[in-house]
Amino acid sequence: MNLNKNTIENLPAGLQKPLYNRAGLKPSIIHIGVGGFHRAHQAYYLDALLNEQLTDWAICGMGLKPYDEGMYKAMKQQDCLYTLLIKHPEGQLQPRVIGAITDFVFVPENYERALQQLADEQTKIVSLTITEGGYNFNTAGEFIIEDADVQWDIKNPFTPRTVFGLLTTALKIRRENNTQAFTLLSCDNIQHNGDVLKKMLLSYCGLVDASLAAWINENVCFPNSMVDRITPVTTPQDKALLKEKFYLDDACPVVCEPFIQWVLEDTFSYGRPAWEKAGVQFVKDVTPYETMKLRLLNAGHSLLGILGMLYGYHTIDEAVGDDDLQELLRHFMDIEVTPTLEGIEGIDLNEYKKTLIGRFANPNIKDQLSRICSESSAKLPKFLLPTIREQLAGGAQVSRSIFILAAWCHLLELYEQEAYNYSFQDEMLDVLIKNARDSVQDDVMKFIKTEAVFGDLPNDEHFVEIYMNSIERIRKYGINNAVQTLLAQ
Ligand code: CS2
Repeated sequence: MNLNKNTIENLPAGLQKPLYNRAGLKPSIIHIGVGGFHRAHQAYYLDALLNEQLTDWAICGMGLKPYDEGMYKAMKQQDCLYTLLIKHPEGQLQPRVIGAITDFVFVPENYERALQQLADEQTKIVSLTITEGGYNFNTAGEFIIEDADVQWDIKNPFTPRTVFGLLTTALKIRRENNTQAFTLLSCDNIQHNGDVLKKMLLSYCGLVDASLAAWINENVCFPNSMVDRITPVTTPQDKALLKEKFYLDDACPVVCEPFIQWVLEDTFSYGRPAWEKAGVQFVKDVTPYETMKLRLLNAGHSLLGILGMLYGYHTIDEAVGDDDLQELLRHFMDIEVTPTLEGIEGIDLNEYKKTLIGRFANPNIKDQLSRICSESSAKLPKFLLPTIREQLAGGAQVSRSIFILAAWCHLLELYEQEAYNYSFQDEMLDVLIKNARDSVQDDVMKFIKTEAVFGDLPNDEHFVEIYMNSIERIRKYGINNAVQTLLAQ
């Protein structure tokens, strides 16, 4: 059976379906960057509210980048319905058809419609998952004006390639029409994601229309948020499973873990759904939640991803199942990250870390190390480098954190060499591989001097000493021995 609005009534038993009439909903949220995560997280929360008749808002998906076309087509062909497969560690499978996304616009196909929809009074929130690299800032936290797409947008405001150009034109139309501003809600893994989005949008807008920038500053709210749910890349096996067990042909199902969390600040320009009724937590200041999640979960993922690949593993559960890697992860979290975290009322950090290891160990999620290692050049500056900087400044322990960087260099050195059967994407892959390889032959610091990633870290003598020591040990004795030496410290 195909999945679409006509077949939804007759779905096989065992598949939970939307309990609401999708035709009557208002697409008051536009989400830019509809990937697996958005569909497992924000759309899930809205679906939960809709099932309880607690809202009449729906989501209109929006794809801006050429690579969004595949998702757009798959979703459109099934009237934006898809199955969420929640996989429990003990094997229990909870399949649920989500109906909260009711429309999808692919911007490069119809700029006019995209701008119209964004400018429409009905649009009250524009949320984003555009990845860590999508915010276009350098190591000093400043907007990168020279970016080719940014330059394109400055000259072509009605056929934009970046969210900054798209949102600026949309907000300009809203201001001209006297339409209230929407909220801009970032859902990416970046510390102070709302503040960062605001700074980058205002930087862009300041280049093209200073008075509009002032209007945005006055009228648009940018709540900060912490989002969490592990969502691996969907595999052909996941689609086959739906077919076998439920006779359902779904072109774009999503897999995720049972755990879900969303903590956000309650500052909205034009209303919001009562998300708290679905378990979302509203707080005054999201900073300690973000810091905890980014530095423990996301950096923990990177540790397991990078080292796990060097160990020959393919998934996070395999990597965390390795005794040495799990012990290293614990040392990293307890000795180097925890001292940088503030206490949060109601959260027991030890419990949180224990839960994390349990989540990583879920054998049914099969979260790919290639997913985790992809775009590390954009991730590590947000997940790991803040811990390194703070621990260095306080003269505290930092050798495990720096070891991850040395292991990353080693991983890039060996990339695509026969004995190593891994690959991942990274916008900076070519430069990183070159610098990693040059650092074997020539200047050992060459990799770590990749300024766009590490900024001024190589100016810190203590950092350099630990880094050199780590990379030398890895190259000389191999990754397993180097890890063991580190564990014995
Ligand atoms: C991962 C995240 O991208 C990554 O490297 O750490 O996607 C992680 O799975 C999510 O943030 C979990 O909420």
